[in-house]
Amino acid sequence: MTDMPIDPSRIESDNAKRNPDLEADYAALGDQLDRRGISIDAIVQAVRGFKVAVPSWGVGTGGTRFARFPGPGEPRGIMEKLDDCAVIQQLGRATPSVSLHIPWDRTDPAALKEKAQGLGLTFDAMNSNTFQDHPDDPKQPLSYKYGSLSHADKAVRTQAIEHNLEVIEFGQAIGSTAITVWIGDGSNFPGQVDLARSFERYLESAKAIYRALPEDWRLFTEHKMYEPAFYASVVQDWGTNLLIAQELGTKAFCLVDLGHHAPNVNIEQIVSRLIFAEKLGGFHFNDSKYGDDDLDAGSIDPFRLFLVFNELVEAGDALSRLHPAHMIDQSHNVTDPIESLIRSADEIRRAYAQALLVDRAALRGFQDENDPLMASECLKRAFRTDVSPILAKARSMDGGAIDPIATYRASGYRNRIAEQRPAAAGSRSGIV
Ligand code: LRH
Ligand code: MN
Ligand code: MN
Repeated sequence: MTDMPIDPSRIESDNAKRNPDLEADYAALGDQLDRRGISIDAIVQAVRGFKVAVPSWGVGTGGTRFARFPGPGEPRGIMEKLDDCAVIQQLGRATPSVSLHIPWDRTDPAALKEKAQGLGLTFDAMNSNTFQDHPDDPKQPLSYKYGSLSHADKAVRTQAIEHNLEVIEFGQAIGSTAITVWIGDGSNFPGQVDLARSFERYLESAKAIYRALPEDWRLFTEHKMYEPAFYASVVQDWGTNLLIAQELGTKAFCLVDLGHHAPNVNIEQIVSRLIFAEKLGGFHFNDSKYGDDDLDAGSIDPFRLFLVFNELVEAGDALSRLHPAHMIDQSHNVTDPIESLIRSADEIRRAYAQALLVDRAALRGFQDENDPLMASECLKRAFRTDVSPILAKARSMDGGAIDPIATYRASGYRNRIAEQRPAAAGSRSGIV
């Protein structure tokens, strides 16, 4: 790796200070797990193998519909976004790949690839964007105000299909092997759109994209209950999403964004069903209180995140065949995006490590004996275990920081780039 944004000696010296405490905590947890018949080293190895992609759009400060309050040193384009992604990976060692959004990140693919290689990064799933108008894009002159892939006008549908084909071509040039399609299509009023015909038009368009997929690519469709369409979204839930993946074929899979469901929906059960149907394509991890809040993963309901991972671990071989994509999809309005993404990747790994601690034989026994209390306790015992030493050990073994946020703050990276990158203007809308 070359051109790394954080001086490696800073990570080394910070780790040297923290290592004695880590070793003591690690040994204590190791003893505890040993008594439970679990090898701590095996869990560390599994955690080290677990990676999650960061969203290029997540390193800029987000916003809401009401306002955006830019932070210092915001990346001005995709190359600077990659620098920030490299910081996250250098310190956390859980995020070696980046998921791009076109046209937000459109640039020369060869230059992009070279830049990423220099930073030790690769690219995960590509994202198309037909949920906004793109006045600067000569290839997309028609408006998506009334939809894209399901639009009543064939010319708009064709434009949206062609945009997706361009995204695939771009992705091929940078080594990606998947495209995620999320559309904002739908209606705000009963009667505005014919529910059946709009879905048929969507399917016809999605099939055109699917036909153009390269042999080794996968197509992920992402459902979302509402926003921007408040009455009826065309791809509103996992049922419709599964229907789509089944209609399209073997390279089509469903993507689950954790924030795209009604409050209280049992997302882990959706995950289980999609695994059963062999159609779980991947995740957009985030957390939410009310809707698509895009808050840091595990910041509101870490137990739910754990329960999702419990299903993934439970699925075993069935999951390895599906090898779902792990991506973060967050918007950071009040925190430093780099810190939020480091923390989120860590929380996702935490949920995974905790799920690995579940005593599955005991759980099965409690289930078969109809002992709900002990079955629930069995999960809680794993969830309550503080696996922080495992996460820190995994990071430090891979050259990352034992306390990545402390090391990031001490590095002065944000202040340094704030001097190089002029302050961005605030805006009314939160859209990137
Ligand atoms: C839609 C969504 C989708 C987009 C991203 C910016 O709410 O989750 O994944 O690509 O936000
Ligand atoms: Mn998403
Ligand atoms: Mn979303």
